[in-house]
Amino acid sequence: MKQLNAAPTKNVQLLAWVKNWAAICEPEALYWCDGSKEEYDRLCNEMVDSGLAIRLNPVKRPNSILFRSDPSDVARVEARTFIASEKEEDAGPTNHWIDPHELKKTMLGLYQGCMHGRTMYVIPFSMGPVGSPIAKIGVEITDSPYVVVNMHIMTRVGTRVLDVLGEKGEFVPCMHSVGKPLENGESDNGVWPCAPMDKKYISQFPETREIWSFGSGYGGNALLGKKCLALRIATAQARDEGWMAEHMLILKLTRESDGKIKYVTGAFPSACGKTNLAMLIPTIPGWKVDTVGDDIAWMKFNKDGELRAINPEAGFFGVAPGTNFSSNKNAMLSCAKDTIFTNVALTDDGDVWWEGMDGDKPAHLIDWKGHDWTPDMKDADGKPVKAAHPNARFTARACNCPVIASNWEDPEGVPVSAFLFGGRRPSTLPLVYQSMSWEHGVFIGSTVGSEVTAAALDVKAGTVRRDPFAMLPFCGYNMGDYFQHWLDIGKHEGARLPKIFCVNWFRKTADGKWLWPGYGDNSRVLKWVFERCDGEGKAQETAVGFLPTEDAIVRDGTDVTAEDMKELLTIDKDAWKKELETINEHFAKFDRLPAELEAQRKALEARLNA
Ligand code: O2Y
Ligand code: MN
Repeated sequence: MKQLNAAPTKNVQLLAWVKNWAAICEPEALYWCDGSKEEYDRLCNEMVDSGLAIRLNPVKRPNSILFRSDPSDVARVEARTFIASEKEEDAGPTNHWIDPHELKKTMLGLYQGCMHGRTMYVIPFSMGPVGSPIAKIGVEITDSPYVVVNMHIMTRVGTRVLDVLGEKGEFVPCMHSVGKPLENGESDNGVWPCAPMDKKYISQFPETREIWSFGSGYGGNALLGKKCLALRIATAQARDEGWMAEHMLILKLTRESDGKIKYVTGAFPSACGKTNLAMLIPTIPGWKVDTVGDDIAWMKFNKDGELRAINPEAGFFGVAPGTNFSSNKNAMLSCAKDTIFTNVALTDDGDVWWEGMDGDKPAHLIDWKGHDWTPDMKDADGKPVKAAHPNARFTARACNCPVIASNWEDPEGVPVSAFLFGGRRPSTLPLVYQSMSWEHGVFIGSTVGSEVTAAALDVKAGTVRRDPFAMLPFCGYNMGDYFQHWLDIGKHEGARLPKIFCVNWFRKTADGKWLWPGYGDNSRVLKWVFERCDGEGKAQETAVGFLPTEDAIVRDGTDVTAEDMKELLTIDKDAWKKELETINEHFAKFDRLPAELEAQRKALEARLNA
């Protein structure tokens, strides 16, 4: 094995860990990443030269490249994602559990010689501002230069992290291989390397705080700082250390008239416009939203009982299709340069394109599979052929977001005033309501869900897919214990707890018309949330919680009529009683449901029957 550079650390544990994996994986070379621009540029150029990446037109899309993954490796694979706790019941009913010893035996067999012909990269990274009291250090071993350059954008990489780690510091070891060894001078020839589905493993060991990933080079399966560390492992750390690791955006809301600021975090299941909300441009004059984070929040109480949040990430791994200058201008500008695109289409002038982008469809593209594409093309079912994969992504630097908050990297975090929970709920749930207590708010979080279309899941139309706290695939331990952790956070001595709200941008009329415009107009709801946090904002107490009065949310400048607002704020008691039945079925799935949540369900039932 060629050692391409000297190990830039004296951390004995880290050196031994790297040596051990090098002996197992047998790479051709070993390289310690320093996180420099020179390193980023060199690896990008090497991937362009080898045919794995395409450099985009430097005038249209400066310093940006495009990758096309293997069609079998296009998204997180939940069916191959495992929580390998010692006891099955500690993974709980919502996770895939495997015995950790069996799993390690299987995976060690796969890792044996898996890096033949490849370089093993060692990536020291910080989740959160380097040295922040809320941040954590990870080290990822990978044989994918694609992973290295993505980690450069999504995390803080390099020697400065090792300086903080020191000789005895602790790190989360993150082991990754694409699982495609190269034998006897073989090369990838520009083809995305990965292993077949039944050999892919995305494994978390919550007790030993380890991550082992094999076989996929894509997104959350391979950029191990994101879902694996910052959520699955961090939830277990947070439970044991008394803090919170949440699948939440963080936004900074400023009332310009008096300069008053509040920080709001929000958890939403996928396809609810979380990144759009994080980068929202208010339509009400005098209000401003700046972004702190679009996906993950780590929150810890400070000595004054304030809950302080950091965004552990340094970039956005955003979904490209559907993103445009109307839905999210700030995301479009964030990926205008210095961006890695994956599985979007390539235009004839060397730029990128995806379904839902502004303007007309181009007359010709190269699609995400590398084939010629024209707008008239249809698949076997007669449906238009998509030029970009629906899960195509941009990896963009947070610092390139025009509305990134000036203090987004404050190592002490920002003080959180409100939590939002929401889902796609065409009926029943009002536009917004506030919980009656912390425990009631935890109940709301535990019942988050989105209505699914019948076709999507082969279920009855109108079925709500529950996704508690939007954490279903991301909680690294038993979900019932996680609910209890939320309840325990509410008992933190001297805590100045955030207020909890449920929002629903997706309510429809009986004949299927959207009642709320959404996007920038959601600022009208944020304004009410802001005011409620100050004990202002007109509200009415109802059976489900505190709702705005019909005049509390500003409608000027929208097409929302007084009748629409009335409907948006209607509580249909019969619909809520049906909602309670489905919550009952949902709760029945948990083996460790805290008694307090059942008490909250019963209290809601009693209020509805009163
Ligand atoms: O498919 C992937 O690997 C990406 S998943 C993802 C990416 C950014 C933010 N959130 C998610 C998610 O699945 O929640
Ligand atoms: Mn996410």
